[in-house]
Amino acid sequence: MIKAAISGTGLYTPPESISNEELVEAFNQYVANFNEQHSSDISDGIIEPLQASSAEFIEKASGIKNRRVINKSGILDPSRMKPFIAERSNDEPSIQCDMAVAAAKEALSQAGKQESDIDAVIIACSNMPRAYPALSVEVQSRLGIDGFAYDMNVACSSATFGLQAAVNAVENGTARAVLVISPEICTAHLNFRDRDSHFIFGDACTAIVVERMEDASGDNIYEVIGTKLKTVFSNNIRNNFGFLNRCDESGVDKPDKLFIQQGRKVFKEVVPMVASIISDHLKENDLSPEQLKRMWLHQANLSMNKLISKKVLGRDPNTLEAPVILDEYANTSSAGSVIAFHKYKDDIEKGNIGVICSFGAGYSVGSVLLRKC
Ligand code: CO8
Repeated sequence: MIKAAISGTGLYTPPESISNEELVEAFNQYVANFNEQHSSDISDGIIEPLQASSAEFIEKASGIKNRRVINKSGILDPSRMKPFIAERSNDEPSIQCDMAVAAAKEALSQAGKQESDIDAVIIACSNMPRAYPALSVEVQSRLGIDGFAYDMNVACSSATFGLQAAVNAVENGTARAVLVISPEICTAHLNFRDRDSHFIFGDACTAIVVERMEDASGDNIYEVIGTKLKTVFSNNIRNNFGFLNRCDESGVDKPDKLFIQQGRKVFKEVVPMVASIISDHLKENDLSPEQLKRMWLHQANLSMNKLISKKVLGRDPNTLEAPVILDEYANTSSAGSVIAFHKYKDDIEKGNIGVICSFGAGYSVGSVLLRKC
């Protein structure tokens, strides 16, 4: 029987970053401008004044201190408040393709593999640049990979769902090796004028090489013990952007065409769901919580991750058991748990067990149990 392993990971980090203080300064300038422009409606009680944001609130409520972004100036311009990302011609690689190729090259080099060793590319992320042709086929072509490619979107859980697809392909023999790539430009679908969520997201891209255990070489090989996925429908994280928008002009550019969430509800409903999926996944593989040495969790909220780890382990985790990258990157959707894995995997001992676990819109949860070889 063929067993699959993760043998390499890569990370593309955008060069620009925005601190909470910088973000809040721009947001509060927008609020001051809005309230001044609408001062008579506000004093007549026709509209409510907008409220200021605060860097202290953001760090306390989420654990986020900073975010890496594709474009800083557009986001911080109070009259624009969205990244400036110029359209590219059809003859140029798309920006997500550039991110994907950079992350993929690092993953290939870590795995000691050439493009010719890969049979499939899965682009697994929350937002694709266009309807077609698939971004994955563009990336496949740019990397010079012979085989097949497809895109999939399960919001923040895209990478773990993509990992299950890659593991299945390797174990059933339809591919020798698969690249799972998550190029996330979350800032392009974030409403930077919304006080409740303007601080949540950042941009990044991760890549993972999944191949047959017998073909994997090097010091950082992780046998995939198993994968477990779960979805339960919820409107608490929603974005109505889509191809039908233009068929009803009344909805175009409304806030629901960007990311919207009921953060408190998400927190309360998702924490128990994630903890029970990881616990069940361990049990199904005859593993105890004591054997779990690392949890590379989705990076949305620090308190959420502490609670999930505590429920799974039966005690408070230490910082190494559930590493945090949220402070530097913010929520990078599907890339988050993989960034944590990429940065905090090399130091665990041979034989140790860890879990990559993502959770987010859908709701969707993905658990990938690994053993360091
Ligand atoms: N500054 C100051 N005060 C604020 C701010 C702010 N920016 N925002 C809210 N407040 C105030 C509120 O008005 C409220 O005041 P009051 O108590 O007087 O009513 C108070 O602070 C508390 O507000 P909340 O209840 O909203 O605050 P929380 O403590 O719940 O924290 C969080 C908000 C951080 C959003 C938290 O709820 C959270 O992290 N929840 C979990 C979210 C989560 O995991 N989401 C996953 C989504 S990611 C995903 O699935 C990917 C989707 C695809 C990505 C697409 C890219 C965009």
